[in-house]
Amino acid sequence: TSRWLRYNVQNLEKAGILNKTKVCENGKKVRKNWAQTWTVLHGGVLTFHKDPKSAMTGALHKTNQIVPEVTVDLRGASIGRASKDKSSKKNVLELKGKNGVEFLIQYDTESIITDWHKVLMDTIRQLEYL
Ligand code: I3S
Repeated sequence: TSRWLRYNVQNLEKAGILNKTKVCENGKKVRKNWAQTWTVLHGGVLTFHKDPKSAMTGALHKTNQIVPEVTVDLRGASIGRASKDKSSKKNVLELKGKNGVEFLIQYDTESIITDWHKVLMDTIRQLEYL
């Protein structure tokens, strides 16, 4: 409820290209479909966009807007390193949303994943106090 916390969440913003796949929807396991995605953290919501190239050129130029594919409300969500059995890839994060949705997020560069892990953890924590 404090303005200070609201201010802090608003400042936890980040964007970049990551590999992601959904693994659960409504608590039900779904088939993986790894894809590169333009990922944006803004205002406590994580948004995955379709193909980063088309999103950054076509859509952005024509409509001045990137069309989101999926949004995950980080309020009540959890983030952590995925265990080895979740994926054979390295540097994998597991993001669990409140409504039984679950994503794996991955990037070969360790520091990129470490940065996302930190900012997502900080955002989730800040949202607990709003
Ligand atoms: O957890 P899984 O089933 O081993 O995930 C792999 C599969 O989704 C595979 O595709 P098929 O559904 O066509 O078998 C993907 O190509 C792999 O990337 C998935 O495993 P990793 O370990 O990369 O998350």
